[in-house]
Amino acid sequence: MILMQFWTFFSSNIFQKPQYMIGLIVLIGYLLLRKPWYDVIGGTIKAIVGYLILSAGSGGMINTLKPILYGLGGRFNLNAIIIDPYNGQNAVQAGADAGNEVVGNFDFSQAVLLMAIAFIANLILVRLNKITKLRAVFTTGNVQIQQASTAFWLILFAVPALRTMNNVPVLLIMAVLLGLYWAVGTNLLVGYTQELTDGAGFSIAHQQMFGTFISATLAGFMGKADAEKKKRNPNAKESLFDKKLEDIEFPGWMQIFNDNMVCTGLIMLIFFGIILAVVGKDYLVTLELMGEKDSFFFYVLTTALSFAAYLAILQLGVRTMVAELTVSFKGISDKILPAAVPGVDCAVCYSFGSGNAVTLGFLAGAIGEIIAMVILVLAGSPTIVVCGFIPMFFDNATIAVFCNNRGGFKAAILFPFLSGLLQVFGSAAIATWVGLVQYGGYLGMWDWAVVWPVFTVIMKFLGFAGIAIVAIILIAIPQIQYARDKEYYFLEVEDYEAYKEKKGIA
Ligand code: ASC
Repeated sequence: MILMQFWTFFSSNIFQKPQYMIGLIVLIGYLLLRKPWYDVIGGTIKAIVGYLILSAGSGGMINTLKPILYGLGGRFNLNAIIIDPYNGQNAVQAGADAGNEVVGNFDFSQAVLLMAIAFIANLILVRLNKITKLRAVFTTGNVQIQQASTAFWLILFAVPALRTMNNVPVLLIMAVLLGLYWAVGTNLLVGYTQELTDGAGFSIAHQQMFGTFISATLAGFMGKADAEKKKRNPNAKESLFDKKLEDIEFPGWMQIFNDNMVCTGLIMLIFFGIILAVVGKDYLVTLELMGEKDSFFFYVLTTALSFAAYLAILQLGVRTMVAELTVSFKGISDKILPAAVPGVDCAVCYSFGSGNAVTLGFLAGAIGEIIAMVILVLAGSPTIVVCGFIPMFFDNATIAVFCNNRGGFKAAILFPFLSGLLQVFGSAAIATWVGLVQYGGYLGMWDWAVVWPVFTVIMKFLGFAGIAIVAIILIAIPQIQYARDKEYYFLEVEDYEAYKEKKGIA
């Protein structure tokens, strides 16, 4: 009983709140490093405050821009589902409340329980990394709970036999799949994140880990091809699109784009200018987003420039938090989880590499999404998808940051653009198939629009064998990564400077 109360308290106040989860990790890390008490407290507070600043930035963006994108669907009277992780979670709950046969008597506490068991699975998998080759722990609680809810639905949809089974084995089976997905996904991005951050000692734990890995790997081929072209013909002028964004020197007046804040502000002014003009002042007034007497121009200006402001806030939060996390996690990886790094929110990478990649990725992804939405409408699709702000921004900006780092400007716009198409088409297909459409939303982020639908197909057609196959695929991925670089695979997280030296990386 007391245990239950403690669990409820811990889970709702810490486990699902990444600021406190990160705070707890930093606290344990510093204690294990035997830092003086004032450093422990100072570092923990800084990490929590850093995370809260980050959330103020991302929350500010989400709250300002979400209603505008919703308005786009309403303006055209589209009977659409909105893809957004919070909507996806609500849709599962709504389905359960409506007594949908897929989830039967699901309630939210089961998703929390699933999240907890899957998290423990993730920890065990990493603790056993001599065997599993997994080097990262997923700590982003706000997305874990969304994913647990959606996984619940997808797995029960795919394997109806589970619906009549006892709760415990069902939760365990689901937890193994989800825990593997978390561990394997974050582990996939360890190398690219170390490369991007020059060994900051974290990885990305979010909703587009496979998407980012696949895109950044393909971008790497493009980068390599460019480098070879240059080697063959050193005097040829390098195309603007082959360069990394941070290496582009703009001529004359365009130098203003070198400043990330200015670049973001200007691009968003055009982007939101167009979107808001399409939605139209009258509709914005009906939505109570602006008053009858307000100036439309200044409304657009404020929206666009707020975006730039929130991005700057977010980046400040990241820097504050990462500094503490990187140092303190040494304590954990020395004592409890050898050769491991924490997986953190995707927004953390926005302070590394090129700031302009964030903005351009968002833009390219949005164009992909809008094209895909229009295609659905024109093709008379029974399910129309409106892309919410979170998939539009956080997936595409993340993909862009990594792709820019490996393949330059053109990769930083190509892959987010493709991501936009995949998010909309993939979500439309899976949400229709599994019956979440009738509850108005789907998670919609890259991995949940592409990777989990593939898992769902495998499980639907092969039943329990399908579950085993998905697990085996996931288990095999880190083994392949390890086999490709046996000697330095763990050094990459243990000592990045030594790793670079061995690998001859500048
Ligand atoms: C998500 C989600 C959020 C944001 C945030 C980005 O998927 O649920 O609140 O992205 O994690 O920083």
